[in-house]
Amino acid sequence: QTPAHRLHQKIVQGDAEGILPLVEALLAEGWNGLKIIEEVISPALGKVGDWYEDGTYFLPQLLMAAEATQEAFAAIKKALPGSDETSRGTIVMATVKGDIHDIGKNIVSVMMENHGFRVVDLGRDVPAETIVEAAQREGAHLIGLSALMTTTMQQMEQVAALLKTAGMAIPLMVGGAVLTQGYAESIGAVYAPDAVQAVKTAKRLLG
Ligand code: B1M
Repeated sequence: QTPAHRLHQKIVQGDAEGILPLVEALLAEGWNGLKIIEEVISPALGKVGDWYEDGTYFLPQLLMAAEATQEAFAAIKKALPGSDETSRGTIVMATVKGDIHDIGKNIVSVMMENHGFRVVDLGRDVPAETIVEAAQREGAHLIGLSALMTTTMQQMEQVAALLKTAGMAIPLMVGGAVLTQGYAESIGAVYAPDAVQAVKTAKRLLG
């Protein structure tokens, strides 16, 4: 079994032990952090989500998989080159109110920092008002929102509406498993399906 297989298994089984050496082995084989996320971690979490949905897994297993993922992500983050450049602009990032899924948002935040953006990460379960206030205070050039549930995705509309009321013309980028291009367009936001596209979109929007 390759380290990639074993890492996949560990995430699916929610086994946080021994993750670090597997990530290190993959990095030594020439994988970069993003490839590990996109080709191993995300598919493993997708499987966990499917099993949760069909009743094979319950909440504790979902939690354990998330914890194993945090381990892997911490190891990946350590290995990322980092950037001294912070001149590309400021991005205020948040997972919307009612939603505590933050793995994807954290990945996007780290990628943005790596590409020279200053990221103000407000965390998860963040009310629309807090997001708009922070954007104003921080002089944000872009607001990035993540939502993983059909029930919380609607919060993005609230942010868009508040921005409009406040007369703030800051572009809004949205992402997360349940999001679609159509929904993003309907609230006047730009959709990014993954972290790579998120960086590309931010670069395009902030020139
Ligand atoms: Co929950 N969960 N969960 N969960 N969970 C989902 C989302 C679910 C789809 C599982 C399922 O049923 N199949 C389902 C939602 C169903 C729906 O609404 N359609 C669900 C549910 C129901 C729940 C609870 C309600 C369960 C319960 O309590 N009964 C509960 C919700 C609590 C709450 O939020 N109020 C819950 C809890 C949890 C845990 C805490 C156990 C844990 C989260 C831990 C954490 O995040 N700290 C968890 C997990 C791990 C998942 C799954 C398995 C994996 C999510 C994940 O991290 N994916 C998920 C199943 C699935 O998604 N298939 C599921 C990996 C991550 C890298 O992907 O976040 O999509 P993602 O991010 C990607 C892109 O989408 C994009 O880039 C990232 C990297 O490529 N992206 C952006 C994301 N944000 C972006 C922002 C951008 C641009 C791109 O611009 C700003």
